[in-house]
Amino acid sequence: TKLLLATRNAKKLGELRRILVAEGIEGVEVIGLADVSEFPEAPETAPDFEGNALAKARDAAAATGLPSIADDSGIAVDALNGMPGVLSARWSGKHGDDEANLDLVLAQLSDTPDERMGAAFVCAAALVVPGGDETVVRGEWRGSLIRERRGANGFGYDPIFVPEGGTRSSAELEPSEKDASSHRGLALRALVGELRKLAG
Ligand code: ITT
Repeated sequence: TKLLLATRNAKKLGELRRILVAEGIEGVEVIGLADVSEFPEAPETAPDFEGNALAKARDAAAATGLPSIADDSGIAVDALNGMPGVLSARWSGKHGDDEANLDLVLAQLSDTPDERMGAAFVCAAALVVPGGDETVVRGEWRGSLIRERRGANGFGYDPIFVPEGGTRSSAELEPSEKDASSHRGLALRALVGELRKLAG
């Protein structure tokens, strides 16, 4: 059986693959969008992570006939009323410009005291099996933001996010450490039961 990871974000794809490999899903060949023909994708317009993840996974499954997983994720900042949230990838206006997105969030927090810098990474992961079930799960990872970037691992907002209970930014964690507690690790591990059925 093939399983399609439906994302255009190479770093996200790498993490999804890594988490699934660590779970040892047998009998499933994990492929990415680069391995299938192109298909039209609807814009991400849902107000919540779950809605966007489900829409992305449905598009991919309908176009390819393959069981497909999509991940919609982002960072919800307490002092910004949960923003950038579903807009995390394009907060500055330019999709995928991590540098500009981080700069804008930090500028918006310039008057926020250090003790009110709480935030959570959120990941909704949807699994759509053509002619079968749809499953949507959610993982959250709480922490707080710092004003200067630290670390070179990960992607996106990792350099300014310090997970609860730690002192290193999530860009300073080893990949396996990030996966063990991240929003994405939590969400994907919640799909493992469904994935084993696919291989079944
Ligand atoms: P696809 O929709 O093709 O999967 P995308 O990058 O547009 O790719 P999202 O809309 O889900 O995906 O945006 C996710 C953004 O949230 C991502 O660009 C990062 O800025 C941020 N983000 C998500 N997970 C993250 C993580 O583990 N570490 C740091 N930033 C993360």
